[in-house]
Order: sequence, then C-alpha cells, then structure tokens
Amino acid sequence: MGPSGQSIDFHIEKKALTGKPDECGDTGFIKAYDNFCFMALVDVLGHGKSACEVALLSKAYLAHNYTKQLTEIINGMHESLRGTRGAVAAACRLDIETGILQYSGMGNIHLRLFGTRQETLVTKDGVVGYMMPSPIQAQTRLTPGDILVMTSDGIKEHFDLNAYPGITMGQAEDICNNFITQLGKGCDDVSCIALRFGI
Ligand SMILES: [Mn+2]
Repeated sequence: MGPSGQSIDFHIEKKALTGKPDECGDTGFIKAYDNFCFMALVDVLGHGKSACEVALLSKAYLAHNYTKQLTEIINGMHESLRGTRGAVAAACRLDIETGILQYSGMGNIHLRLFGTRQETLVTKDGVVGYMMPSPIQAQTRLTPGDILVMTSDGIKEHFDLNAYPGITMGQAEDICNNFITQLGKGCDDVSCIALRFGI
C-alpha cells in the first residue's frame, strides 16, 4: 500500500522455448522501492545458452542501475551489451502515489494498458548493444483499476480482447500466466510482466 493508499500487485514470468531455465534469452527485473515500482523486460536476440548469458548480463545491469533515469538505463545497457548479439528492452517506472508511469523502450517489447482504457505505449525501434537511436522517455498516468502488461515477442501482440475473456482477470501472476499460456506463439522464449494498479 502506497502512502496515498494505492496498492499495487506485480509479477514477472518467463519461460524458455526449450523449457530449460539456462537457455532462456528473455529476462527482466522488477523492484518496488520508496514510492516507485521499476519494471524492465529484455529479449536477447536468438535463444539458447549463449542468449541466456547475455540475458544474465542484462539483468545484472538492471539490478545495479534501476534507480537511474530510464533513458540513462537504456543507454547504459547499450554500452554494457556492446559486442554481444544485442537485445530489445523496455523499462517502466511507476510512481505509486500519483499513478504517473514513465516508460522507455528499444525494439520489440510490447507495452499495453488494460483496465479503464486500452492503449499501446509506443517505443522506439533499435537493438540495444548493437545499433539504436537515442532513447526517449514518455509518460502516461494510470488510474486505479488499470493494468500494465509488458510482453516479449514470443507472445502474440495483436489479439481481440473479446476472444480472450478473463485474460486480464485475477492477480498479476494470473495475468502473466494467462498471456503466456493463451497467447504464446510456441516458437520463441516468452516473458511477461503484469502490474495491477489500485483496487
Ligand atoms: Mn523473442
């Protein structure tokens, strides 16, 4: 429960295509601290053990730098991953008191809002660690009842919400599992972060 009385519920889930955790090229980092919740998802190009090594490097970078400005984090990961196969990534920071959600991303990590409105949060195209434009940070404001879902491209981006009743129901953990089991493409590693704001 935040100082304003807003509660948050968040979860991250990932799964390697092969089912072996040490072969997953998708990773992420979530952390509630002070009045904020930081969330980031990374999908290393390719999969298997060598992608997993880069994923671990990315996660370690995030764990050490999550309090920095989001654009600074994307730029820092870019430096940190230079010489690797590269990755796509997105980072968000929610101010739990105000509902202000900052976000910045590079490449194909999908950010969507459900709840009081359905919206896709647009990020830039590029490959972290290889070639990318200057990252930008944008923001929106969540209202109680809103749900943020971040997914890697192992999960279908386009779907009719009416065809998947209940996919955004339940706890954040349920939402992650719903997206992975109902929308997983079955040909790539998958990862999902869900955050439920308020209520
Ligand atoms: Mn992928």
